[in-house]
Amino acid sequence: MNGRSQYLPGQGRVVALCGGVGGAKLAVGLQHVLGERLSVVVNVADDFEHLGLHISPDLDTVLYTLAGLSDPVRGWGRFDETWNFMEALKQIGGETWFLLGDRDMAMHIERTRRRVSGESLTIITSDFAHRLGISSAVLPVTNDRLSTIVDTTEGELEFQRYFVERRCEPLVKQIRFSGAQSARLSEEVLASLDGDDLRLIILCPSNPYLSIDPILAVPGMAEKLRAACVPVVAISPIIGGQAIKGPTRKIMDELGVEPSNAEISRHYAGLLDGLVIDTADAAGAGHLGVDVQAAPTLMTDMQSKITLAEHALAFGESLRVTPERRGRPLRREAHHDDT
Ligand code: FO1
Repeated sequence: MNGRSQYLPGQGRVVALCGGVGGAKLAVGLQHVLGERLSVVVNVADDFEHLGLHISPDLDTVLYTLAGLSDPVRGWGRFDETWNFMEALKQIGGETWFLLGDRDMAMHIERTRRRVSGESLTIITSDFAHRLGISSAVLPVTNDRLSTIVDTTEGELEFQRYFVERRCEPLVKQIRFSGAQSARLSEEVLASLDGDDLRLIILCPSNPYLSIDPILAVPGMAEKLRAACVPVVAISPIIGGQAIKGPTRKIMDELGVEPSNAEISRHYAGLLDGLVIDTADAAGAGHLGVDVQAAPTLMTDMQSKITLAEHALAFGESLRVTPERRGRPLRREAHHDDT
């Protein structure tokens, strides 16, 4: 779609908390409507060092998606990719379990070079976003080290080892966020949440356990949401009683929680004023403890991303901040540590 959306929300900024593929789809719809009035706060706990490079998978997925460069089938990486580097690496016996495309490599090499020379992830990401023609602000939640560690029946695994190398096969017992206690929200993230012009906070339909929880685990973030003077709205990743993206359903089963909107609402309890659920789940939703809006949440093309963004924004505009939100019991805190 060309040009701006027909939907004209009031002025002010919107902050969206986002993981990788699923969240980035909504972010692109939000960017279409809001342009530079959108700040996307991105999970960095999937980041890892690989082949000597600093890889930031969720940041890159968001950057490529917002720039219109992402691969529509994989959801990650670039659409115009070639794989000569991987083939050459395989030939000489290098590690090939994590695929790095030839064009994608530029991102990792340049990010690593700039980090080694002392620049923050925030500055580097902002510069990449600008150069890729992205109008919204793309903000790593923290410049500090934060790593998702998946405790499985086969022992503890770094996130990408669990997700990509082991294809999410080991059973999940617990998820923890190493470094969370000492990580600090970046100044830019704090400014985006403290600004007088902030109008709405959105939790994208990313995996709550793997993508949103690490953002919330950074000290101060959950408190910011609880104390926010603007509505906080989540888009549920559940569609038709299933978690649509990736391993969410499997992880929910293994953690002993049911894949339902009631569970999503409970998981985010104390943080939300509203929850957008899929129209397919509207009938049986029952009372979810927050205001609920049903909308088509399956994002298959640009129009469906824009439509969901418009629904979420209009819903957010219609909500009042509920004082009860702060009075509710705190959500079950994710286990995090400083190891
Ligand atoms: N996901 C895969 O399933 N296999 C890969 O080989 C892979 C490589 C990869 C390289 C760069 C990048 O930015 C993302 C990549 N991803 C890959 C996606 C990534 O592992 C996940 O999408 C996220 O970490 C989960 O949000």
